[in-house]
Amino acid sequence: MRTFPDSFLWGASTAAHQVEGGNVNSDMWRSEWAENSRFAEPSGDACDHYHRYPEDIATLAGLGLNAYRFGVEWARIEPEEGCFSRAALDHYRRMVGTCLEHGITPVVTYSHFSTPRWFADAGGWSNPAAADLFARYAGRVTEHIGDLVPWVCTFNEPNVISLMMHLGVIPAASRDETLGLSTSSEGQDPGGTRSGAAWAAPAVEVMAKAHRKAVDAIKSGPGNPAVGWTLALIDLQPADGGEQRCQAVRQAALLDWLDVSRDDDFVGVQTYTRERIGPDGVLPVPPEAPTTQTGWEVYPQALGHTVRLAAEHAGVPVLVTENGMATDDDDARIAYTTAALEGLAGALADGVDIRGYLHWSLLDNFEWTSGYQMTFGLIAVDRTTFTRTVKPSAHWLGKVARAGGLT
Ligand code: GCO
Repeated sequence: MRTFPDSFLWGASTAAHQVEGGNVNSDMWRSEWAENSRFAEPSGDACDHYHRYPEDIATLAGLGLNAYRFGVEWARIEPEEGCFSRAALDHYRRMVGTCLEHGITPVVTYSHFSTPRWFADAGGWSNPAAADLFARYAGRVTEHIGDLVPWVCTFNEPNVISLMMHLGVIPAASRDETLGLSTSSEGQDPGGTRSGAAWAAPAVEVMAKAHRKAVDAIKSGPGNPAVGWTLALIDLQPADGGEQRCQAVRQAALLDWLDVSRDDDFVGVQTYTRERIGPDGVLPVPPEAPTTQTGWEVYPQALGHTVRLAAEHAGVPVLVTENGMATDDDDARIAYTTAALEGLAGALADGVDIRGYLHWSLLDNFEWTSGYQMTFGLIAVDRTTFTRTVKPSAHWLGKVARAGGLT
């Protein structure tokens, strides 16, 4: 039975820094190589996706999927302030073209955590000029590829640091380490807790301003892409008298950010798990609960809950831009994704406007400070030869896509 709309986007996601390799001009690369770096290992060649994208996109298409979300890398496109690389822009235009040749809808993220070193050095998002700098970059990218791209995400998870701070898990928990927050770009700790000066706890006002300016720049360029941003939406659940605290966290870390999406064409929802909140903060995952390689509770029902929250609160169409689990048990990945899609089917049946499901991730890749040990991919990548091995979950998701729903 086709439970999902015929126009539904079925695909997978990646982020430039996590798959491309050789992103030497980024703040992340510098953090990875800093003395006392918290990164388990440097990103190095990553998946060499910068060169192997034709093979990867062909594989995605061959599976029966019809959409691919990937990032363009600011540090490559604008290696020095105001100096734009025609070669890098051409590269991404070829990537978009490869998608279209294969009948794949490209969903392009303009900023996914990594920024150019010069931007980080100038204060990152706390620089008063940040919004204009980002908008200028967004305008240049759009001039080059906007005519071919139907979906643009300005920022990936601008709320993630705010979320982790409100959950009280910065600086100690794994998620902030995932983003390298505990290591400054030079291996010291000037601003308190975070690295990549660029990610110094950007507030909603700062990021909303950068987003709006970028949206304007994109809208005044060629093409007519739908534009939005993607948010980290953990399913926050009150437990044991934590109602008030949960509501406060939800407001500051999710709803204030979803408010910004009200003026957008869509909101990107990224959900992996839930957190239960008691009166004193986040409760530990109960020892009997199954967890993923990242230590997150296996809780696929979260997605159905968060798409409803996003649609209700932002009032715009929802695109699931990330959902998945880090596991070496591919059957568990299929079971998780099945349950997540059941949640989406339920929301669709209730009239929630969901435009697509993009699994995280297409490839096993560089999971920030955790390095290459966390395997989120539908496709495995040999760390020495870069040989790709398509996992059963990839074939399974392609089959679901072709059938237009779970059969
Ligand atoms: C994020 C990012 C991805 C991660 C993924 C798994 O949510 O942090 O968008 O870069 O790799 O979420 O942690």
